[in-house]
Amino acid sequence: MDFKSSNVIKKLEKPILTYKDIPYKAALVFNAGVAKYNGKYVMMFRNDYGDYENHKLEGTNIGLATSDDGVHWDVSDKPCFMLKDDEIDRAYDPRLTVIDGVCYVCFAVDTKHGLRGGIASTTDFESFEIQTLTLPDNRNMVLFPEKINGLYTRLERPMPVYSRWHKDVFDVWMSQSPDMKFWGNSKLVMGVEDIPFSNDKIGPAAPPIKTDKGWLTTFHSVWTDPTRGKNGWEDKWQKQYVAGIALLDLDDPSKVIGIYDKPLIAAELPHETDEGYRTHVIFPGGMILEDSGEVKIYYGAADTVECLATADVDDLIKLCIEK
Ligand code: BMA
Repeated sequence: MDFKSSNVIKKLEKPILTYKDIPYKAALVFNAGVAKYNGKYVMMFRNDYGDYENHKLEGTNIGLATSDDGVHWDVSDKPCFMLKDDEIDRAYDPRLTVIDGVCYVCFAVDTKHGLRGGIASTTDFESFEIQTLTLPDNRNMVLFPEKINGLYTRLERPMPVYSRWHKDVFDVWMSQSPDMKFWGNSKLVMGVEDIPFSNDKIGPAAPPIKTDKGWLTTFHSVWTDPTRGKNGWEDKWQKQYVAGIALLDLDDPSKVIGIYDKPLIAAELPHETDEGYRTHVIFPGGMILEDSGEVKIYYGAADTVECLATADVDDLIKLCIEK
């Protein structure tokens, strides 16, 4: 499909981070989480390391970068987070949310017995305390930046295959917790059928931001076209990922106020459509609302590089509520 970004979106012409910026072994540098913490922008990025030129991947770790302006990044000299043992293959796709001075990292975990969603906490980005791991299969968890009705709240994307025709028909859900460890109150937020530009699965993208009109939240949306062939390094890559935007009720985020009925960000630039591991993948993981009303949206492109787009918060809200 020929998807286009909304005209409220301004993309930086070049990626903000690639493997060339990393002072250790790196190949695909993408799907980062970003937060403001102690006066700096902090980014944790996924690094599928290996040999970029020869298209060989060896493993995954998560790197750390900091910035004064959210655009130019200093990368730390070693990765900051990695999970690997007899049971766990890797952790990836970090999303950051600061609540009461603690930075929480949501991440996906590939294990021998299924795909789990994890949440860890840190205050120094060196030591991380695992707070919870879901049952399989669940991923794309993002936390709201404050408790809602006294409970920590997350969006998430379970993957129910058996009951959904053995296909990727996956939706966005919400759960709540009194202590970040035990989660319940689970409710459906958005179904694939609510998204006209998805014929496959959807999932939460960046952690939501609070506005006076509601929680503004991005999601990723997948369109699968079995006629597509080679789109990147593999023989076949038939999925296109775009970002969408929705507004959720402040008191009960399982209630959708509005969803923009077209993609917010789609692949258009050469590093999004032509170069890299899996082209036509836009995967936001960080969103920051500045005092000026500018929203910075950080997204992985082509599962290869990390990019930045900006938009005005009022324009994003209008997309969700004006038909
Ligand atoms: C999803 C996740 C993401 C990735 C995307 C496109 O299922 O694995 O990490 O960016 O696929 O490959």
